[in-house]
Amino acid sequence: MQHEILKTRPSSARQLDVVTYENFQSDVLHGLSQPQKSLPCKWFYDEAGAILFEEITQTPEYYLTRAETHLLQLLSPELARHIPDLETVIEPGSGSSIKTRILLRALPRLSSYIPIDISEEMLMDAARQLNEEFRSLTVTPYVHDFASPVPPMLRLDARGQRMVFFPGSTIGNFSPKEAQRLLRSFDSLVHREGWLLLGLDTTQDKRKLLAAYDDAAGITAQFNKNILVRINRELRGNFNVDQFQHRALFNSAESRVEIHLVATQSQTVEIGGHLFVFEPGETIHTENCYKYSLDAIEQLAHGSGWQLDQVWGDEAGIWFTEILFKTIN
Ligand code: AVI
Repeated sequence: MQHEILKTRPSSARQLDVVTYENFQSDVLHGLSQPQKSLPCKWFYDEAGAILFEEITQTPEYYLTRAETHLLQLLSPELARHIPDLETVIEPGSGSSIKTRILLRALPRLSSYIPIDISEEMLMDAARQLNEEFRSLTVTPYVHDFASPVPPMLRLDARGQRMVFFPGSTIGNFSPKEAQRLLRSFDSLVHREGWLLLGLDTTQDKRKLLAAYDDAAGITAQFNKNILVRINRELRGNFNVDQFQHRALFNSAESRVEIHLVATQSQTVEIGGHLFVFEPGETIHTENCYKYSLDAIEQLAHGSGWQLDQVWGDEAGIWFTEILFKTIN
């Protein structure tokens, strides 16, 4: 049954869970009721948010995407030699699968690619394009919020070598506890024996980090504020978005960049009949971007069933790191 699915060319994505209005509403009402108001960063990515994120990756300050692309180009021939029998690449949060193409080109023996994303439209567009570009590859897209439990459907039949690809330092948007849970769920995607290629921003230079998350053109600020625009539109909120400012700060005790929205004036916001009062200077904490050291991520992954196999850094070794893990047997 599973095998048949993998052989099918995608005419539509497999819908594993539907992100509903209720999920969004309950996350927003819960987050804004906390003493430190917060919103989960996964809600950044409506259509406008996804476009703004792509624009962030083009800003001169946001080095992550360029550094990782360069690194993947360097390491992928070596990866192909290192895992010659690799059959399947699984990518949670695949988006437009741009970086994946570098791997797909370098791994000619690969027969299957499984992109998983919450946004059906983006997922299907990417799957269609990949089918055109890589004729011998079976692309099986799944609509699924990869941070929620892995459905049985995705606990795939364990024949052939599989690798989970999780680039972009996205692991940094989860708390260490959540990251550990996520890495454990990736282990169940590859079954008994498999690989995980994890892209990690290992920069510790505070100035570079703050510039990357607060670019001069204000794209990150727009990206951050877009979550309020989305609440206004989708949950009948009435945020005065112009009375919030973007702030990025480095929390060195937690080794993370924090993104906030700061109220510049007092404001009472109504969201679907619920009232939230903001004092001037009060913030909504919208995102964390943890910057793990290699040791810290190795420890975290080890507790989730993965052992370190290879590490690739860029020339300076501080900007970005690509880490290959293997399942612990
Ligand atoms: C998607 N994620 C890895 C980005 C990051 O760098 O943490 C999201 C982002 N937030 C602001 N700029 C980029």
